[in-house]
Amino acid sequence: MSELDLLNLNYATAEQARSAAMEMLADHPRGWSLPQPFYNDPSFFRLDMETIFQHEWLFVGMTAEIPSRGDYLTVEVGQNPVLIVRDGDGGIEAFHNVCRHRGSRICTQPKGKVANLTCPYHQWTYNLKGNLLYTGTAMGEHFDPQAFALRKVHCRQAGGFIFVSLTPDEPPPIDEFLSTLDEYMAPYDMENTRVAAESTIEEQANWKLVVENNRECYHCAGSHPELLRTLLEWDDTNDPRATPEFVADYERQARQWDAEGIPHRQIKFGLRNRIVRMPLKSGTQVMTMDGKTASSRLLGRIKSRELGSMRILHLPNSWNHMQSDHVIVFRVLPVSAQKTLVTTKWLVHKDAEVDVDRLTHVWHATNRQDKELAEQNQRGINSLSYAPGPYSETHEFGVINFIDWYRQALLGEG
Ligand code: 3BY
Ligand code: FES
Ligand code: FE
Repeated sequence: MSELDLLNLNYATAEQARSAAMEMLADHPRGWSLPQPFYNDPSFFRLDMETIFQHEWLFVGMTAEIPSRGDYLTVEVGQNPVLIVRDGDGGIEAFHNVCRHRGSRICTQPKGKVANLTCPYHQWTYNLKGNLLYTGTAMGEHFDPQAFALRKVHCRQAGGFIFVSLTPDEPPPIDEFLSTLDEYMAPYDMENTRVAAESTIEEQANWKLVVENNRECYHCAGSHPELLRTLLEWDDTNDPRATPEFVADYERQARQWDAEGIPHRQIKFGLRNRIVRMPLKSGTQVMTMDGKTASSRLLGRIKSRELGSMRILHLPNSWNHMQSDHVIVFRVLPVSAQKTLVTTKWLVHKDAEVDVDRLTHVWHATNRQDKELAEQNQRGINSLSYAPGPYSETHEFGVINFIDWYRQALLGEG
C-alpha cells in the first residue's frame, strides 16, 4: 500500500468499511458529492472493487482488436489479470489470466497472437478454450489435466464491444442493452475496423472522480478549447439548456438520420447504460481541430460525414463517441483508491488512410486536461477541510445520475 493509501486507511476490517459506507450512503443527501472516504480510503476502494468491478459488466475492448484465431488482449481489473481470446471457432472467450499450476500470469503482454496459451513459468500449455493440453512429464502419471482448465470469466459481445463480468455467480442482466447496442452499431460495421491509435494515461485520482468529470461539461468552457470547436456543451437531446436554434438543427439532422436509417433515439437501460446521438456544432463533421473528417473512408454503410456523435455510456467504466469516419472508445480501470488508468482507442475503417495526428489531437488534449482536473479534484478532496458539495441540477445531472447508480450498485439495489 502506498504512503498516501496508509494515510487514508480509516477502517481496520472490510466489514467495518462496508457498514461505515452503508451508513454514510443512507444519510447522504441526493445530488451532493460523496463523503471523503469514498474517494480516498483504501477499504472503501476494496468495497468498490468487490461490489462493482468484480461483479458488474465491464467494457474491456473491441472485437476488431482480436479478429482472428489466437488473437488476445489482456486487462487488469484491480488485482485480477483477465485474458480475452479469439478461439478456433471464431468465438471470443475470457479467462482469468492465472495459471492453474502455481498461479503465474500466463499472457504477459497487453495484446498478442498465440497458437496455444503457454505459461511462462513452467510451460503448462492450454488451448484457446482454456483446456490444459500439456504439462510435460513432471506431474506424474496420475495427474488429471481435465481438472485444471483455466477459470472462465463471463464474456459477451455486441456491436463490436466486448464486456466481461468477473462474478463467479450469475452476472447482472445485460441482454436488452446488448441487442440495442447491436442495432445502434449496425451502420458502423465494426468488424471491418482497425485501431488507428491508442493511449493509456494514469490519473492520480479515484475512478469515480474520473467518471464524474466525464459526466458533465460544466468544466468544458474553462478547460476544453479544442473539444469545444465541435462539441456542444450538453449531450442530451432534452437538455434544459438547449436553445431554439439547437432544437431546429437537431430536428433537421434527425430527419437526415431517419432517411439514412441511422438509429438515433435516446435510449436508457436503468442508469447504467444510455445511447444517444447528438449533433455536433453546426457545420462540423467530427471531433478534429478543423471539424473535418480525418480518415479517407466513412465507416460501414454511413453516407453522411455530418452524422454528429453517438454517445454510448456504460457504467461503471466506459463512454464512447461514434462518428462518421471514426469511433473513439474509452475504458476506465481502477488501480487503487487514488490511481486510475484511462485507455482511449480510435478506430477507423480497416482500409482507410488516416492522418493520426489530426485524428487524435482533440482527444489527446482533452484527456490531458481532464487528467489535470481529476487530479486537482482529488488533492482538494484529500484535505481535512473537504466536505460534500452540491451538484448543479442543470449542468451536472449526468453526475447526479452516476452517483445515484453508484449508490444503487453499492447498496445492491441495481
Ligand atoms: O464528451 C464527453 O465525452 C463528455 C461529455 C461532456 C463532457 N465530456 C467531455
Ligand atoms: Fe504456470 Fe507453473 S505457474 S506452469
Ligand atoms: Fe472534460
